[in-house]
Amino acid sequence: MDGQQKLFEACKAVLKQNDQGGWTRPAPNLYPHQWLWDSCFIAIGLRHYNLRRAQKELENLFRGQWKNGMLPNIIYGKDRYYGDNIWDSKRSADAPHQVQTSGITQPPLVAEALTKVADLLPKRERRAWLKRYYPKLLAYHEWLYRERDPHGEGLVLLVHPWESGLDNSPPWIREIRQNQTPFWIQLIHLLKLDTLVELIRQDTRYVAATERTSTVEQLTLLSIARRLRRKRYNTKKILPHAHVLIEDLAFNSILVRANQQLAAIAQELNETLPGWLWERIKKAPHALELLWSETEQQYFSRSFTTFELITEPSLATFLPLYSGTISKHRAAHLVELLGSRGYYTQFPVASVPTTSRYFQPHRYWQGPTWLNTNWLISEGLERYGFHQKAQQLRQTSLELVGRHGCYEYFSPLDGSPAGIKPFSWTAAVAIDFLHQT
Ligand code: 9WN
Repeated sequence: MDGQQKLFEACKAVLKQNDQGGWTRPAPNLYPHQWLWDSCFIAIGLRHYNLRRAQKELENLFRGQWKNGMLPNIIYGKDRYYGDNIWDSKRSADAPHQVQTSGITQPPLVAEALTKVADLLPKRERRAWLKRYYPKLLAYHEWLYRERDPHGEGLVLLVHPWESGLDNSPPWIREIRQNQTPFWIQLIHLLKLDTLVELIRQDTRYVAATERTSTVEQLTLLSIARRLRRKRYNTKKILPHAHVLIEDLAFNSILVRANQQLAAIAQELNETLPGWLWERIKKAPHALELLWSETEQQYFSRSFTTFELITEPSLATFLPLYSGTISKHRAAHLVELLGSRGYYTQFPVASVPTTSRYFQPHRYWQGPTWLNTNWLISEGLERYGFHQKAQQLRQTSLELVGRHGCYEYFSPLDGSPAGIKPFSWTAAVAIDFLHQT
């Protein structure tokens, strides 16, 4: 067996180990449930060797869809998980009855996963597949723009850092530190009781505390979730009382691409998108440009409350490449920035540039290299014709997995592994990369 084949088999074994019978947990212990964008990456990997199972993964994802169209970021399985009881989704009349879910969403990658699976199906099955999921996908995009774009400008807002999928990335940390940390949590920090509280944290039983979100931030995330629960996840009730609302750059870049995929599916099926939604979809690429800073020459997330850009750099700045709607000139500029040493470390792409005050090589979304974001960037690079650069990124990513196995993330400085293992999307993305080399 050659090296590539060996790696493929090892990655397949990870997905098998994490298979819960039709859906895949991200990892044992730490993440025992089904997560939204994880399952999308997982289906993208699975389709290469088990198309039926990839279809099942997505089918199971829609078990969690709410009556109002929302796709939740977590569908609970039977195992225990830290913070399990925070959501109590039944408090909303929109939540499904058959399963327990969270009350928030995650990056809208599901159009991408449905499309990539459809591309491998025979003609007839493809049509049936798209027909089956089009109404559900449409309901999700309608929910996003109806509930989360109250000004009708083509940018959706997020109400919790977990919705971004990049939980503790600098724009979110800065905003929650400035506006959201409740007094009792500040007190814990002031009295240096963090280490004591850490003892009751369950995630740190499996991964070193230095590789996870800090205790103060973790408590804040739980307290925001509780506030959302009190409002029964009703956006209209949440908005007037929320302290941190962000038009997240990564999320909106992914949504712009997802909108194109939704529109392509509609066209293939001879369906017409609702007029109001089509208007938003047309606005979205222009709205993304509102997130560009002329002074800093990069994209940022924006506060929904103040309309100000949150000028803390992170890898999200490259995701407009993935949206595919920015100008060639802008794309070339981003590629130049990507090549800078802050991001293009020995094992790129650093989730936060090494020059940032937030940078920590092993701490979650504050520096490490992740395979899923490398996937999004490499797709974007391909779209703009930077094939060699995309190939290089896939190679360095595969090198990390080949050397250390399917860890959750890796130090961008020396490639040392961090987080939980075996982690499903690392395996799935590696499989997709292997099929592109
Ligand atoms: C909360 C499952 C998820 C990923 C997210 C990642 C992390 C959860 C956590 O794990 O989030 O949703 O416990 O911190 O940030 O992107 O989907 O792998």
